[in-house]
Amino acid sequence: MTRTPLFAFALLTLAACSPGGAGSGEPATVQAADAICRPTPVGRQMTGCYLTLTTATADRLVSASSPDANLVQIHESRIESGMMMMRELREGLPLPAGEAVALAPGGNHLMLLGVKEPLVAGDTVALTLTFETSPPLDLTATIGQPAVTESGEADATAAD
Ligand SMILES: [Cu+2]
Repeated sequence: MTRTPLFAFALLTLAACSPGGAGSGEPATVQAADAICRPTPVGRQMTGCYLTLTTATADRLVSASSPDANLVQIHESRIESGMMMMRELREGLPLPAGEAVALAPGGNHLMLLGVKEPLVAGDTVALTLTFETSPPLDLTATIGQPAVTESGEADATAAD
């Protein structure tokens, strides 16, 4: 019995001394805010996620993943011939130093493909963002409707 406190103390000491390589000790250099994913439309396994990224030093969002989706792509939206089209940003998304980069309805977004379970308002979804230089960033997005931007067409483009 007398060994128990010592053993616990040793574990704590180990944890405190572990190098920051796993990312736990050092603050991430990319900050994410307001992460939200739309509910999946009935019968569909894809949806869009939005958030704001800020980084102190220039970086690039290169990929994203989620345990709740088979694939997460970085998409841009653009209007072509009056139609809202989206395509994958294969080079990723540049993040200028000190600038808030918004992924928002009608613009850039994360696309969840092959969503495993329907996403309902109030749920959460785990995302991992991978950057060119910063350590990977784990975050939790809530499921809900993102704030409508100035274009006001967010709700008309269900698939963005
Ligand atoms: Cu998309």
